[in-house]
Amino acid sequence: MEDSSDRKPEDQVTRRDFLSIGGTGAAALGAGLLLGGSARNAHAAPPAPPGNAAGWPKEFRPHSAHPVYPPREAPRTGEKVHEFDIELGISVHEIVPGVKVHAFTYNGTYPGPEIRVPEGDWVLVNFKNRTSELHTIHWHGIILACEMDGVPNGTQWGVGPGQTFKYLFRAQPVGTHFYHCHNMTTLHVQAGMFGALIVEPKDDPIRRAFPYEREYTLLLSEIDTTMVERQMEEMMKSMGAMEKMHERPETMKEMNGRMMGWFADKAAFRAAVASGYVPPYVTSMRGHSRFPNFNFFMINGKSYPMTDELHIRSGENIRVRLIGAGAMPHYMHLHGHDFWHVAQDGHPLPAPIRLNTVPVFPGTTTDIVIQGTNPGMWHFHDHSDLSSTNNGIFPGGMMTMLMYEDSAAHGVKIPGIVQVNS
Ligand SMILES: [Cu+2]
Repeated sequence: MEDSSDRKPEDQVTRRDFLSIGGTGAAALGAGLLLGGSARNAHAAPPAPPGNAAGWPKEFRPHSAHPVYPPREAPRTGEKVHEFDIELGISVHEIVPGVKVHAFTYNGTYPGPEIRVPEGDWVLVNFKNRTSELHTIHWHGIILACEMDGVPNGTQWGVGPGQTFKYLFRAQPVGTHFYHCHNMTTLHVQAGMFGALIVEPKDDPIRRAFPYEREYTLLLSEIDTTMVERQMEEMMKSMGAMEKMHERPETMKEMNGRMMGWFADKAAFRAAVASGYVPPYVTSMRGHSRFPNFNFFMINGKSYPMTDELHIRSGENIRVRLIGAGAMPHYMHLHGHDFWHVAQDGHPLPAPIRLNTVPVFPGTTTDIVIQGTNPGMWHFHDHSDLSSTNNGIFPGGMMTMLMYEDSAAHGVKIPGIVQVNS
Protein backbone atom coordinates (compact mmCIF):
# COMPACT_ATOMS: atom_id res chain seq x y z
CA MET A 1 0.00 0.00 0.00
CA GLU A 2 1.26 3.41 -0.83
CA ASP A 3 -0.09 6.77 0.00
CA SER A 4 -0.68 8.48 -3.32
CA SER A 5 -1.28 11.90 -1.90
CA ASP A 6 2.26 13.24 -2.15
CA ARG A 7 3.14 11.87 -5.56
CA LYS A 8 3.09 13.99 -8.64
CA PRO A 9 1.65 12.46 -11.82
CA GLU A 10 4.75 13.34 -13.82
CA ASP A 11 6.85 11.17 -11.52
CA GLN A 12 4.69 8.21 -12.37
CA VAL A 13 4.38 8.13 -16.12
CA THR A 14 7.01 6.07 -17.80
CA ARG A 15 7.09 8.06 -20.95
CA ARG A 16 8.98 7.03 -24.01
CA ASP A 17 8.08 10.11 -25.90
CA PHE A 18 8.46 11.02 -29.53
CA LEU A 19 9.30 7.52 -30.54
CA SER A 20 9.44 7.73 -34.27
CA ILE A 21 8.53 4.65 -36.21
CA GLY A 22 11.50 4.24 -38.49
CA GLY A 23 10.79 1.41 -40.88
CA THR A 24 7.95 -0.29 -42.66
CA GLY A 25 8.43 -3.35 -40.48
CA ALA A 26 7.60 -1.44 -37.34
CA ALA A 27 4.64 0.29 -38.97
CA ALA A 28 3.26 -3.03 -40.17
CA LEU A 29 3.68 -4.42 -36.67
CA GLY A 30 1.59 -1.58 -35.30
CA ALA A 31 -1.15 -2.14 -37.83
CA GLY A 32 -1.22 -5.92 -37.68
CA LEU A 33 -0.67 -6.48 -33.99
CA LEU A 34 -2.86 -3.79 -32.59
CA LEU A 35 -5.65 -3.19 -35.03
CA GLY A 36 -5.85 -6.46 -36.93
CA GLY A 37 -5.25 -7.08 -40.62
CA SER A 38 -8.33 -5.27 -41.76
CA ALA A 39 -7.01 -1.95 -40.47
CA ARG A 40 -4.63 -1.62 -43.39
CA ASN A 41 -7.50 -1.75 -45.83
CA ALA A 42 -9.49 0.87 -44.01
CA HIS A 43 -7.66 4.09 -44.88
CA ALA A 44 -10.47 5.46 -47.03
CA ALA A 45 -12.83 7.83 -45.22
CA PRO A 46 -16.45 6.68 -45.09
CA PRO A 47 -18.78 8.50 -47.48
CA ALA A 48 -20.15 11.82 -46.23
CA PRO A 49 -23.76 11.59 -45.06
CA PRO A 50 -26.22 13.72 -47.02
CA GLY A 51 -26.72 17.19 -45.61
CA ASN A 52 -28.25 20.48 -46.55
CA ALA A 53 -26.98 23.68 -45.00
CA ALA A 54 -29.89 25.81 -46.22
CA GLY A 55 -31.12 28.15 -43.52
CA TRP A 56 -27.92 27.94 -41.48
CA PRO A 57 -25.11 30.48 -41.41
CA LYS A 58 -22.99 29.99 -44.52
CA GLU A 59 -19.89 29.03 -42.55
CA PHE A 60 -21.77 26.00 -41.19
CA ARG A 61 -20.90 22.76 -42.93
CA PRO A 62 -22.95 19.69 -41.98
CA HIS A 63 -20.00 17.40 -42.74
CA SER A 64 -17.58 19.20 -40.47
CA ALA A 65 -18.03 16.71 -37.63
CA HIS A 66 -16.03 14.17 -39.64
CA PRO A 67 -12.73 13.30 -37.99
CA VAL A 68 -9.66 14.91 -39.53
CA TYR A 69 -7.91 11.53 -39.70
CA PRO A 70 -9.62 8.26 -40.68
CA PRO A 71 -10.09 6.56 -37.30
CA ARG A 72 -9.09 3.07 -38.41
CA GLU A 73 -5.65 3.90 -39.75
CA ALA A 74 -2.44 2.51 -38.29
CA PRO A 75 0.80 4.46 -37.79
CA ARG A 76 2.79 4.99 -40.96
CA THR A 77 6.52 5.40 -41.41
CA GLY A 78 7.74 8.65 -39.90
CA GLU A 79 4.64 9.36 -37.83
CA LYS A 80 5.19 10.06 -34.16
CA VAL A 81 4.02 7.53 -31.59
CA HIS A 82 3.95 8.66 -27.95
CA GLU A 83 4.24 5.59 -25.78
CA PHE A 84 3.02 5.49 -22.18
CA ASP A 85 3.15 2.71 -19.60
CA ILE A 86 0.17 2.78 -17.28
CA GLU A 87 -0.07 0.27 -14.46
CA LEU A 88 -3.17 -0.18 -12.41
CA GLY A 89 -2.65 -0.95 -8.74
CA ILE A 90 -4.24 -0.43 -5.36
CA SER A 91 -3.17 2.59 -3.29
CA VAL A 92 -4.36 4.45 -0.24
CA HIS A 93 -5.57 7.91 -1.17
CA GLU A 94 -6.10 10.80 1.22
CA ILE A 95 -8.99 13.12 0.27
CA VAL A 96 -8.55 15.45 3.26
CA PRO A 97 -6.55 14.89 6.45
CA GLY A 98 -8.31 12.14 8.40
CA VAL A 99 -10.11 10.62 5.39
CA LYS A 100 -8.35 7.92 3.40
CA VAL A 101 -9.76 5.32 1.05
CA HIS A 102 -8.41 2.33 -0.79
CA ALA A 103 -8.22 3.32 -4.43
CA PHE A 104 -7.62 1.82 -7.85
CA THR A 105 -4.88 4.00 -9.22
CA TYR A 106 -3.36 4.40 -12.67
CA ASN A 107 0.37 4.66 -11.92
CA GLY A 108 -0.28 5.22 -8.22
CA THR A 109 -2.07 8.57 -8.42
CA TYR A 110 -5.69 9.62 -7.81
CA PRO A 111 -6.65 10.80 -10.43
CA GLY A 112 -4.31 9.17 -12.94
CA PRO A 113 -1.51 11.01 -14.77
CA GLU A 114 -2.37 13.67 -17.32
CA ILE A 115 -1.65 12.58 -20.87
CA ARG A 116 -0.89 15.42 -23.26
CA VAL A 117 -0.11 14.89 -26.93
CA PRO A 118 -0.05 16.95 -30.14
CA GLU A 119 -2.98 16.61 -32.51
CA GLY A 120 -2.53 13.92 -35.16
CA ASP A 121 0.28 12.06 -33.37
CA TRP A 122 -0.26 8.52 -32.17
CA VAL A 123 -0.76 7.38 -28.61
CA LEU A 124 0.32 3.89 -27.57
CA VAL A 125 -0.59 2.96 -24.00
CA ASN A 126 0.68 -0.26 -22.47
CA PHE A 127 -1.99 -0.83 -19.85
CA LYS A 128 -1.01 -3.40 -17.25
CA ASN A 129 -3.50 -4.55 -14.64
CA ARG A 130 -1.93 -5.41 -11.30
CA THR A 131 -5.22 -5.91 -9.45
CA SER A 132 -7.55 -8.90 -9.25
CA GLU A 133 -10.48 -7.18 -10.98
CA LEU A 134 -11.13 -6.55 -14.64
CA HIS A 135 -10.40 -3.06 -15.90
CA THR A 136 -10.06 -1.11 -19.11
CA ILE A 137 -9.28 2.40 -20.24
CA HIS A 138 -11.93 4.22 -22.22
CA TRP A 139 -10.70 7.28 -24.13
CA HIS A 140 -13.57 9.66 -23.65
CA GLY A 141 -14.13 12.04 -26.55
CA ILE A 142 -11.48 10.49 -28.78
CA ILE A 143 -12.46 9.36 -32.27
CA LEU A 144 -10.72 6.04 -32.72
CA ALA A 145 -11.14 2.44 -33.88
CA CYS A 146 -13.85 0.74 -31.80
CA GLU A 147 -11.45 -2.06 -30.73
CA MET A 148 -9.54 0.65 -28.84
CA ASP A 149 -12.59 2.20 -27.16
CA GLY A 150 -12.11 0.31 -23.90
CA VAL A 151 -15.57 -0.96 -23.06
CA PRO A 152 -15.24 -4.39 -21.43
CA ASN A 153 -17.45 -7.15 -22.78
CA GLY A 154 -18.52 -4.68 -25.43
CA THR A 155 -15.63 -3.79 -27.69
CA GLN A 156 -12.95 -5.76 -25.85
CA TRP A 157 -12.58 -8.34 -23.10
CA GLY A 158 -11.79 -6.78 -19.78
CA VAL A 159 -8.09 -6.66 -19.02
CA GLY A 160 -7.60 -9.36 -16.38
CA PRO A 161 -5.10 -9.62 -13.52
CA GLY A 162 -1.53 -9.55 -14.76
CA GLN A 163 -2.61 -8.90 -18.35
CA THR A 164 -1.41 -6.04 -20.54
CA PHE A 165 -3.51 -4.43 -23.23
CA LYS A 166 -2.04 -2.10 -25.83
CA TYR A 167 -4.25 0.84 -26.71
CA LEU A 168 -3.29 2.57 -29.94
CA PHE A 169 -5.08 5.58 -31.36
CA ARG A 170 -4.53 8.85 -33.15
CA ALA A 171 -4.84 11.97 -30.97
CA GLN A 172 -8.03 13.55 -32.31
CA PRO A 173 -10.07 15.68 -32.00
CA VAL A 174 -8.19 18.56 -30.38
CA GLY A 175 -8.91 19.87 -26.90
CA THR A 176 -9.70 18.75 -23.38
CA HIS A 177 -10.75 15.12 -23.00
CA PHE A 178 -10.31 12.44 -20.35
CA TYR A 179 -9.95 8.74 -19.84
CA HIS A 180 -11.50 6.37 -17.35
CA CYS A 181 -12.14 2.73 -16.61
CA HIS A 182 -15.33 1.46 -18.22
CA ASN A 183 -15.82 -1.60 -16.00
CA MET A 184 -18.13 -1.22 -12.99
CA THR A 185 -17.79 2.50 -13.48
CA THR A 186 -19.98 3.36 -10.48
CA LEU A 187 -17.25 1.92 -8.28
CA HIS A 188 -14.09 2.13 -10.35
CA VAL A 189 -14.33 5.81 -11.27
CA GLN A 190 -15.10 6.73 -7.66
CA ALA A 191 -12.12 4.60 -6.70
CA GLY A 192 -9.80 6.75 -8.80
CA MET A 193 -9.74 5.42 -12.34
CA PHE A 194 -9.87 8.62 -14.34
CA GLY A 195 -7.43 11.18 -15.71
CA ALA A 196 -7.07 14.05 -18.17
CA LEU A 197 -6.21 13.59 -21.84
CA ILE A 198 -5.26 16.80 -23.61
CA VAL A 199 -4.84 16.97 -27.37
CA GLU A 200 -2.84 20.08 -28.26
CA PRO A 201 -3.92 21.71 -31.54
CA LYS A 202 -1.36 22.81 -34.10
CA ASP A 203 -2.97 26.25 -34.13
CA ASP A 204 -5.05 27.19 -31.12
CA PRO A 205 -7.64 29.97 -31.63
CA ILE A 206 -8.07 30.16 -27.84
CA ARG A 207 -4.40 30.93 -27.31
CA ARG A 208 -4.52 33.46 -30.14
CA ALA A 209 -7.51 35.28 -28.63
CA PHE A 210 -6.31 35.01 -25.02
CA PRO A 211 -2.51 34.63 -24.96
CA TYR A 212 -1.70 32.62 -21.83
CA GLU A 213 1.31 31.05 -20.16
CA ARG A 214 -0.31 29.14 -17.32
CA GLU A 215 -3.12 26.66 -17.45
CA TYR A 216 -4.83 24.34 -15.00
CA THR A 217 -6.71 21.07 -15.40
CA LEU A 218 -9.46 20.44 -12.84
CA LEU A 219 -11.02 16.98 -12.79
CA LEU A 220 -14.35 17.25 -10.98
CA SER A 221 -15.68 14.12 -9.29
CA GLU A 222 -17.31 12.81 -6.16
CA ILE A 223 -17.13 9.75 -3.96
CA ASP A 224 -19.21 7.78 -1.48
CA THR A 225 -16.36 6.81 0.84
CA THR A 226 -18.47 4.23 2.68
CA MET A 227 -19.46 2.44 -0.51
CA VAL A 228 -15.94 2.52 -1.93
CA GLU A 229 -14.33 1.30 1.29
CA ARG A 230 -16.88 -1.51 1.68
CA GLN A 231 -16.57 -2.68 -1.91
CA MET A 232 -12.79 -2.38 -2.02
CA GLU A 233 -12.54 -4.46 1.17
CA GLU A 234 -14.87 -7.08 -0.30
CA MET A 235 -12.83 -7.13 -3.48
CA MET A 236 -9.52 -7.49 -1.66
CA LYS A 237 -10.91 -10.45 0.32
CA SER A 238 -11.92 -12.26 -2.86
CA MET A 239 -8.67 -11.52 -4.68
CA GLY A 240 -7.47 -15.13 -4.62
CA ALA A 241 -10.53 -16.57 -6.35
CA MET A 242 -10.49 -13.96 -9.06
CA GLU A 243 -6.82 -14.46 -9.79
CA LYS A 244 -7.32 -18.20 -10.17
CA MET A 245 -10.09 -17.66 -12.69
CA HIS A 246 -7.98 -15.28 -14.70
CA GLU A 247 -5.13 -17.77 -15.03
CA ARG A 248 -7.08 -19.08 -18.02
CA PRO A 249 -8.63 -15.99 -19.68
CA GLU A 250 -10.29 -18.16 -22.32
CA THR A 251 -12.59 -19.59 -19.64
CA MET A 252 -14.13 -16.13 -19.26
CA LYS A 253 -15.53 -16.36 -22.78
CA GLU A 254 -16.75 -19.92 -22.27
CA MET A 255 -18.77 -19.04 -19.18
CA ASN A 256 -21.24 -17.02 -21.26
CA GLY A 257 -23.13 -15.43 -18.41
CA ARG A 258 -24.12 -16.85 -15.06
CA MET A 259 -21.06 -16.33 -12.92
CA MET A 260 -19.83 -12.94 -14.14
CA GLY A 261 -22.86 -11.76 -16.09
CA TRP A 262 -21.33 -11.92 -19.58
CA PHE A 263 -23.24 -13.18 -22.59
CA ALA A 264 -22.26 -13.70 -26.19
CA ASP A 265 -25.19 -11.60 -27.40
CA LYS A 266 -28.70 -10.45 -26.46
CA ALA A 267 -30.25 -13.78 -27.52
CA ALA A 268 -27.92 -15.70 -25.17
CA PHE A 269 -28.83 -13.30 -22.36
CA ARG A 270 -32.58 -13.75 -22.99
CA ALA A 271 -32.16 -17.52 -23.16
CA ALA A 272 -30.31 -17.56 -19.84
CA VAL A 273 -33.06 -15.53 -18.14
CA ALA A 274 -35.74 -17.81 -19.67
CA SER A 275 -33.95 -20.83 -18.24
CA GLY A 276 -33.74 -19.46 -14.71
CA TYR A 277 -30.81 -17.06 -14.55
CA VAL A 278 -31.76 -14.13 -12.30
CA PRO A 279 -29.81 -10.94 -13.11
CA PRO A 280 -28.42 -9.39 -9.94
CA TYR A 281 -30.26 -6.11 -10.55
CA VAL A 282 -33.53 -7.99 -9.98
CA THR A 283 -32.61 -8.99 -6.45
CA SER A 284 -29.87 -7.08 -4.70
CA MET A 285 -26.91 -4.81 -5.20
CA ARG A 286 -23.38 -5.47 -4.00
CA GLY A 287 -23.54 -2.87 -1.28
CA HIS A 288 -26.34 -1.99 1.07
CA SER A 289 -27.48 1.02 -0.86
CA ARG A 290 -28.74 1.06 -4.41
CA PHE A 291 -27.00 4.28 -5.32
CA PRO A 292 -23.90 5.90 -4.01
CA ASN A 293 -24.57 8.53 -1.39
CA PHE A 294 -21.79 10.95 -2.28
CA ASN A 295 -20.16 12.56 0.74
CA PHE A 296 -16.92 14.04 -0.67
CA PHE A 297 -16.70 16.28 -3.73
CA MET A 298 -13.28 16.67 -5.25
CA ILE A 299 -11.07 18.67 -7.55
CA ASN A 300 -8.23 16.46 -8.76
CA GLY A 301 -8.97 13.96 -6.00
CA LYS A 302 -8.89 16.48 -3.15
CA SER A 303 -11.59 18.33 -1.23
CA TYR A 304 -11.32 21.84 0.22
CA PRO A 305 -9.19 22.93 2.05
CA MET A 306 -6.69 20.54 0.43
CA THR A 307 -7.46 21.48 -3.18
CA ASP A 308 -4.65 23.16 -5.13
CA GLU A 309 -5.10 26.88 -5.66
CA LEU A 310 -5.14 28.64 -9.02
CA HIS A 311 -2.53 31.38 -9.39
CA ILE A 312 -2.81 34.50 -11.51
CA ARG A 313 -1.30 37.98 -11.82
CA SER A 314 -3.02 41.19 -12.82
CA GLY A 315 -3.26 41.40 -16.60
CA GLU A 316 -2.58 37.69 -17.06
CA ASN A 317 -4.90 35.20 -18.74
CA ILE A 318 -5.07 31.67 -17.33
CA ARG A 319 -6.82 28.77 -19.03
CA VAL A 320 -8.74 26.36 -16.85
CA ARG A 321 -9.87 23.00 -18.20
CA LEU A 322 -12.87 21.65 -16.29
CA ILE A 323 -13.65 17.96 -16.72
CA GLY A 324 -16.88 16.31 -15.55
CA ALA A 325 -15.28 13.01 -14.64
CA GLY A 326 -17.84 11.84 -12.09
CA ALA A 327 -21.55 11.10 -11.90
CA MET A 328 -22.98 14.48 -10.86
CA PRO A 329 -23.34 17.86 -12.54
CA HIS A 330 -21.34 20.70 -11.00
CA TYR A 331 -21.82 24.45 -11.38
CA MET A 332 -18.47 26.16 -11.15
CA HIS A 333 -18.75 29.73 -9.93
CA LEU A 334 -15.99 32.31 -9.67
CA HIS A 335 -16.26 35.21 -7.23
CA GLY A 336 -15.33 38.76 -8.21
CA HIS A 337 -14.94 38.06 -11.94
CA ASP A 338 -16.62 37.08 -15.13
CA PHE A 339 -14.72 34.56 -17.19
CA TRP A 340 -14.86 33.39 -20.79
CA HIS A 341 -16.29 30.01 -21.72
CA VAL A 342 -14.08 29.21 -24.73
CA ALA A 343 -14.44 25.50 -25.50
CA GLN A 344 -16.87 22.66 -24.96
CA ASP A 345 -15.99 18.95 -25.21
CA GLY A 346 -12.63 20.04 -26.60
CA HIS A 347 -13.96 22.18 -29.43
CA PRO A 348 -13.44 25.95 -29.42
CA LEU A 349 -16.80 27.72 -29.39
CA PRO A 350 -17.70 29.88 -32.42
CA ALA A 351 -17.62 32.84 -30.00
CA PRO A 352 -16.55 32.90 -26.33
CA ILE A 353 -19.38 33.37 -23.81
CA ARG A 354 -19.05 35.64 -20.75
CA LEU A 355 -20.22 33.93 -17.54
CA ASN A 356 -19.62 33.80 -13.80
CA THR A 357 -21.02 30.26 -13.37
CA VAL A 358 -20.65 27.39 -15.82
CA PRO A 359 -22.31 23.97 -15.55
CA VAL A 360 -20.06 20.96 -16.01
CA PHE A 361 -22.14 17.87 -16.64
CA PRO A 362 -20.88 14.30 -16.32
CA GLY A 363 -18.91 13.34 -19.40
CA THR A 364 -18.43 16.90 -20.63
CA THR A 365 -15.40 19.15 -20.64
CA THR A 366 -15.51 22.94 -20.45
CA ASP A 367 -12.55 25.26 -20.98
CA ILE A 368 -12.62 28.74 -19.52
CA VAL A 369 -10.21 31.66 -19.58
CA ILE A 370 -9.92 33.81 -16.46
CA GLN A 371 -8.48 37.29 -16.92
CA GLY A 372 -6.56 38.88 -14.07
CA THR A 373 -8.73 41.94 -13.50
CA ASN A 374 -9.38 42.09 -9.75
CA PRO A 375 -6.42 41.47 -7.40
CA GLY A 376 -7.17 39.51 -4.26
CA MET A 377 -8.21 36.03 -3.18
CA TRP A 378 -11.39 34.66 -4.72
CA HIS A 379 -13.43 31.52 -4.18
CA PHE A 380 -13.97 29.23 -7.17
CA HIS A 381 -16.42 26.47 -6.32
CA ASP A 382 -19.39 24.31 -7.25
CA HIS A 383 -22.40 26.49 -6.50
CA SER A 384 -24.50 23.47 -5.60
CA ASP A 385 -24.46 23.85 -1.83
CA LEU A 386 -24.38 20.08 -1.41
CA SER A 387 -20.96 19.97 -3.01
CA SER A 388 -19.49 22.63 -0.70
CA THR A 389 -19.31 20.14 2.15
CA ASN A 390 -17.08 17.39 3.50
CA ASN A 391 -19.27 14.54 4.73
CA GLY A 392 -22.09 17.04 5.21
CA ILE A 393 -20.00 19.66 7.02
CA PHE A 394 -19.63 23.12 5.47
CA PRO A 395 -17.20 24.34 4.16
CA GLY A 396 -15.45 21.76 2.06
CA GLY A 397 -15.82 19.85 -1.15
CA MET A 398 -15.42 21.17 -4.64
CA MET A 399 -13.86 24.49 -3.84
CA THR A 400 -10.54 26.19 -4.48
CA MET A 401 -9.15 29.74 -4.57
CA LEU A 402 -7.99 32.05 -7.30
CA MET A 403 -4.94 33.71 -5.73
CA TYR A 404 -3.39 36.87 -7.15
CA GLU A 405 0.38 36.77 -6.80
CA ASP A 406 0.61 40.56 -7.06
CA SER A 407 -2.07 41.34 -4.49
CA ALA A 408 0.34 43.10 -2.13
CA ALA A 409 1.52 45.39 -4.94
CA HIS A 410 -2.10 46.47 -5.34
CA GLY A 411 -2.53 47.04 -1.61
CA VAL A 412 -4.66 43.93 -1.08
CA LYS A 413 -3.81 41.86 1.98
CA ILE A 414 -4.46 38.16 1.45
CA PRO A 415 -5.38 36.20 4.56
CA GLY A 416 -4.16 32.63 4.89
CA ILE A 417 -7.35 31.39 6.50
CA VAL A 418 -8.33 27.73 6.33
CA GLN A 419 -11.70 26.79 7.75
CA VAL A 420 -12.89 23.21 8.31
CA ASN A 421 -16.25 23.77 10.00
CA SER A 422 -18.58 26.64 10.72
CU1 LIG B 1 -11.80 -0.62 -13.47
